[in-house]
Amino acid sequence: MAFTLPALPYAPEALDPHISAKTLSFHHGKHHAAYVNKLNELLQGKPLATKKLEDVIMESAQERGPVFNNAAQVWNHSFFWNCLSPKGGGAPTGVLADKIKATFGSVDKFKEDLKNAAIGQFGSGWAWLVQDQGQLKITKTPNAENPMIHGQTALFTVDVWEHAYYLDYQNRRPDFVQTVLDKLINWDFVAQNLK
Ligand code: MN3
Repeated sequence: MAFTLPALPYAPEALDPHISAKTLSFHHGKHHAAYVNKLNELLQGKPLATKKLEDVIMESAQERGPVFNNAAQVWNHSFFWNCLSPKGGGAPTGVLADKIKATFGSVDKFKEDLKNAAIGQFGSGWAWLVQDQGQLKITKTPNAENPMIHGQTALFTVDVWEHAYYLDYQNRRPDFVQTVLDKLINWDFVAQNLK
């Protein structure tokens, strides 16, 4: 069965003014859709086409070719949409809040470190909060790469490819990331991802 583009978990205008409907319509409807279509095209008639997306990613990770790039980008974007919410922002609660404070010192320091990772990713890629052997960590990855191929569990991500922010923020990646962390981060989803 072919892979399909999941619907956005909110209306395209729901994140406005922080992320515009125009950005979301291109990012989800064109970029994310293109990764899905390309993946289906690449896997047509191949044994990998019948596997779960995560298995396709893991089995193509070593080669890092077009199958990996498109499969990982499909997964990364589906994950990213869920990391955002029109009711996002604010502060984490419960176990997640305790772990963030224990690891980074404070929620503000977590945001600062995540933002620095996002700014420090040269060119296209992603910044992540992950769980690695039970420990929270901030990482960044180039292009399509993601935490699962490093044996880590993704808790949160922000897309720092230019297509994620250029229409709304032009070259101001730091402002985009700060806005995501202050206004859009879906802490409930992040907490659900804890192992
Ligand atoms: Mn993207």
